[in-house]
Amino acid sequence: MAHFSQICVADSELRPGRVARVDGISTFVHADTGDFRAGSNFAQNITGNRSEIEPIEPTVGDWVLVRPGDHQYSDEIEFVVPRTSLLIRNRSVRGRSEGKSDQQILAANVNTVFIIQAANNLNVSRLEREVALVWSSGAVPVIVVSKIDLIQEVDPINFLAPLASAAPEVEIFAVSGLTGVGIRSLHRFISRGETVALIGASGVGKSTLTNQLIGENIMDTVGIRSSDTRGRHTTVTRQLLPLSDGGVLIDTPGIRTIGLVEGRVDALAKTFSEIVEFVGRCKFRDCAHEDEPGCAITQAIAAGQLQTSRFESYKCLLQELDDQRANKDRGTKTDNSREDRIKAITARQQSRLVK
Ligand SMILES: Nc1nc2c(ncn2[C@@H]2O[C@H](COP(=O)(O)OP(=O)(O)O)[C@@H](O)[C@H]2O)c(=O)[nH]1
Ligand SMILES: [Mg+2]
Ligand SMILES: [Zn+2]
Repeated sequence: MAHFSQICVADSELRPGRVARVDGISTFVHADTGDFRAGSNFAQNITGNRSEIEPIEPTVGDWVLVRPGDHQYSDEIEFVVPRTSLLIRNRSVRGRSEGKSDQQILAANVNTVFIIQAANNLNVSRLEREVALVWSSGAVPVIVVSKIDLIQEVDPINFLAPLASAAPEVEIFAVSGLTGVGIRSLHRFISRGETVALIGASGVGKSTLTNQLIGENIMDTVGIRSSDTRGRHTTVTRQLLPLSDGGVLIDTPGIRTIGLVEGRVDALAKTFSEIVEFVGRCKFRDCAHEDEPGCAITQAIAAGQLQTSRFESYKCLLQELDDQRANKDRGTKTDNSREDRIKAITARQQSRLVK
């Protein structure tokens, strides 16, 4: 952050803000003075070395420094503050995109991610992926089971048990966006200075929950406008919503596929914490955990200490990350667009110096 203040002091024209929304054409920046549109062609990361240019695509949640425009130029994001977390997914699973990156950045600088699943449509293997994705981003996952009003289950503990064993390190809440049940317990995650992102499939109730947390109808939800002449109106862009109690919410569009992207190294260890305990305890270092003698994993499964399905998921996600890494190594050709952007940023800096 020292570089951040250095830049601000040296160049008092720059204005701080936070990216609120990104669509194909524009980046919207939220600032004390209101939201405004800014260009992002010349955005670079704040690096320790000021002579080094690292082009970056600003994303929702990014803290930025904007150079105000004049009659000739529009407002332009010039610097992006290094991210504390980055929520990013692969559009395909198993990383089989022929070395081409097919990643979607969802949000930056998020503290907590609410992973939403509808009570009437729980999906454990999806949940494992969602949890791994969040641990990988550097944020903390919290599971929110929505639409709990649809369930007439006598024993809620029993009902949520499969989720609890699929996510041993993660807190679970059950809520209804319709009746408001359980919503209050979520407020502690969105206190002053905290940023919470919501992820989940389309239709799980993200926008409805967002409205409950805000206390007013800001996000359009499916259904409300269904008789409107404009027809169905659902969330098409990501949005950063500052809340009255000082926190910030980020609603994301529904995600169908959760492909993992390499992030924090301990993401799988946190997702499968009960398995990691046994890994490395096998007799053979290169144990494939199949029928080798002295395999700690097979022994744990036989002793009922470990679920076979959990170990299968773990292997599957581990393989996916390995494939990814292999793809990345293969795909390190020279990146032309990066070179072009560096040239553009340099040219702009020089033109500003002679102005
Ligand atoms: N019964 C019930 N329906 C809900 C709840 N939350 C959302 N819905 C309904 O589920 C549909 C999708 O909700 P929406 O918030 O748009 O989902 P999103 O796509 O995740 O943003 C709408 O018809 C909502 O009225 C809930 O807690 N209970
Ligand atoms: Mg929505
Ligand atoms: Zn083994």
